[in-house]
Amino acid sequence: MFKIPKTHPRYESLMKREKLVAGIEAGITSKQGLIAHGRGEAFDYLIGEKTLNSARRATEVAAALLLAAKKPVISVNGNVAALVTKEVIELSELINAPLEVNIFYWTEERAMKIKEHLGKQGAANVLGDKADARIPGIEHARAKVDKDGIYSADVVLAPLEDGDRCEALVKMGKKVITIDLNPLSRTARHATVSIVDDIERAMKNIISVVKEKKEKKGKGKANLLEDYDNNENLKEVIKEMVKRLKEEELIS
Ligand code: PTJ
Repeated sequence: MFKIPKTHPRYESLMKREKLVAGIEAGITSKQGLIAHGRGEAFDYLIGEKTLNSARRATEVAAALLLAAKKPVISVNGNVAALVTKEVIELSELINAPLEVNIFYWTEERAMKIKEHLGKQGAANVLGDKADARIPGIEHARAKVDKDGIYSADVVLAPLEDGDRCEALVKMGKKVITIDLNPLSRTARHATVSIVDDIERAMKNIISVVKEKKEKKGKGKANLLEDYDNNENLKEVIKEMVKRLKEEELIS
């Protein structure tokens, strides 16, 4: 990894790039993953590289959904595996959900490497190598899923997802939670709950809210989804973006 001094004002952001480059070198992340991350970075600038209130609200709902799920699954792609390995493993243990390797730019070799990487870091239950079912209506590789995993899940956490698969999963009757810095993306628009935040911050927040809710042992409202409208929340994201830019006198 390239050495970035901790004092660098953009240390955290630059370290994410290093993790992705290391992911490519390890055969885990696709080259296209760098382009996708760059798009994410641009939106992170607009939100001030901080978690917005609207993302906190979505996180509360997402955590409640994950805890109430009968069969939750966490979908892992090459960027997720490089950026938040420890966090996806911790969350999978907390909510008793398998991880499922599911990649867009599919090669058997990369899928196996992601699985091995998760296993080496301590993941006990990683699916994705069977891929014995298909999501209806999807022609690309992400349609291939495990029958016992994403295919039969009731709630899927699918960070950095693509729009058509997100839409297809929702059509199958699943609740889909996504993490995507782009509030305009098709994924963000189609998901049941969209957390518009950087994957590292979002995963840490989900973990901490899940822990809090588990400590309260079911006290508090379980079905926060009743009072939640994802499209309204996405409008709040844009409002918060604009408000921040005005406050910093970047726009008038
Ligand atoms: O490993 P693979 O083959 O499954 O490929 C993974 C990528 C991410 C390359 C693939 O799924 C892809 O091309 O995704 P998209 O369609 O470019 O969508 C990725 C979305 O994630 C975009 O809307 C980005 O804004 C967003 N994004 C990128 N980096 C981050 C992010 N959101 C949150 N945190 C990030 N760090």
